[in-house]
Amino acid sequence: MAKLPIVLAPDPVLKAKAKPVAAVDDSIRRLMDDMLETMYAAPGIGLAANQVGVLKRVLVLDVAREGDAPTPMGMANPEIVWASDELSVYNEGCLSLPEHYADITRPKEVRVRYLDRDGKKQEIETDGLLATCIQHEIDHLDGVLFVDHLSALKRNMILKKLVKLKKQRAEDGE
Ligand code: GNR
Ligand code: NI
Repeated sequence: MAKLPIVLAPDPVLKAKAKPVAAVDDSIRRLMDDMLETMYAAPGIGLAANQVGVLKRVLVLDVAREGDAPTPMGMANPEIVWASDELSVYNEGCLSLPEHYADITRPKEVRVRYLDRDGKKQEIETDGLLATCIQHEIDHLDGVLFVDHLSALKRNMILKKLVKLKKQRAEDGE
């Protein structure tokens, strides 16, 4: 496995729509494994392929609490086939928007269809943090960031700070 660099906003790859995978083959499994290693090291509870610069509809998740046994999940071509009318608010963060958090409203429960690490069709219905995280990751695959759910004022404030952070990191790296 390999840890991959995480792309920070603003970046065109985070605004792009990822393409479906034709099949879950060894290269997609390797991508899922590398993304899991990257996510655990960050640490984070989810990661979408756009965030490591790959425009394929692949995401990984693990919402297990610290101290509990890990529950790594890999999904290819995930699709929300049903969402509840009931909404929930969660204070979201994103590895591509470090040190910024905001309350985001989304459907409380979702039913998701996807291909698992073995290429097997799966469908799960879930709520709570897992439902929030799956929606956050599928947004990434569609080129959408959590700040896109905020007002332009709040979004631009966060993005301006990130431009500064990226400049700083580029200078530090020189
Ligand atoms: O690690 C993460 N935490 C998180 C918290 C609330 C809602 C969504 C997330 S996902 C985020 C990792 C990430 O950026 N995934 O794309
Ligand atoms: Ni994110």
